[in-house]
Amino acid sequence: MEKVLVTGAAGQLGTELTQQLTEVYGTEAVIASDIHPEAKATFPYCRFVVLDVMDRERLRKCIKEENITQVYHLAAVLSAAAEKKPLLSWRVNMDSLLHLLELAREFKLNKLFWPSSIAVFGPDTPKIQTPQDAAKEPVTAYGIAKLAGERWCAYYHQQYGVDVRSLRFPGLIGYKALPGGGTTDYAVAIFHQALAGKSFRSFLKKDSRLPMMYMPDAIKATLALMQAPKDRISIRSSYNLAAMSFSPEELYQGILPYFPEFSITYEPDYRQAIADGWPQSIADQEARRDWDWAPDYDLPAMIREILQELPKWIQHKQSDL
Ligand code: AKB
Repeated sequence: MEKVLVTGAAGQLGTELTQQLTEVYGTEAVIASDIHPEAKATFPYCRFVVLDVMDRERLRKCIKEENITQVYHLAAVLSAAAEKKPLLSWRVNMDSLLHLLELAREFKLNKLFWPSSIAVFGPDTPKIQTPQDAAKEPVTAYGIAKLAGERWCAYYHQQYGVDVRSLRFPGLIGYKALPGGGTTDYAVAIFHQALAGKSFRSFLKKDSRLPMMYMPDAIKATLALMQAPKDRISIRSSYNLAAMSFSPEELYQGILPYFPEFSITYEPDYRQAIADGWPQSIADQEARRDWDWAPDYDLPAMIREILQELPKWIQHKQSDL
């Protein structure tokens, strides 16, 4: 019987992926974990443990005592926060992955999932339809850690047969948890401002086009990759993955018909330099070929669904308080 541990479960991806994992494996088979004890409230439907992914012995004890067979290692410091604390972000993003690769080897885990990012690509990488094997010279602390992490994943698979699988996520947009510390976070915050009837201040320029994905597609891709037969996985560093690309102006114009009074200002900050080093669109034929990847959402479909569902989610959260 599979026993699944999710680290960083209270983050944007973890909040929605953990729920889906309980639907696949059952509520008894999934343990959500996070460094923040108050995150327990997010997981009334499964077990929750407080877990610091930097604490190797605690991780080891949890994997051993709970007979964990799969780990979804989602705990991370994202790009913007990492630029503020580059060395801490390296330790969190890098040491935690090495801990789990070593524990996957020691306990012969069935599978390990680790999210990489478009941040592995740098300013010199071709920006349009960036291919899987394009040059990768990241200039951010986050990008450097993600690139190194990809190499370590490929190494542990090559050397020790660890079944580690990874996706290079574009900016992820969900409404069930607030993002934290990312450069693409504006694309979530803008919906909250529109619904609150407030103007939005974009920290990226109006034409900063970036690869993006709606959370249900990110969950779909993660489950499809992790459930694919081993012999279908040809990429053991991390798979390019795409759904849509847009700029702050395009997103704003997509929301405007729903809120004709909604206004936006553009005040780029340090995150603009991060975004300028990233691709505008991603080529993902390897994921489509190997495990039949195909996204379900484009920009209008995502906007429609978020504006329909986010008010209910906010109300639900307020009634919880
Ligand atoms: C970030 O903005 O840091 C993340 C990412 C694209 O990896 N959302």
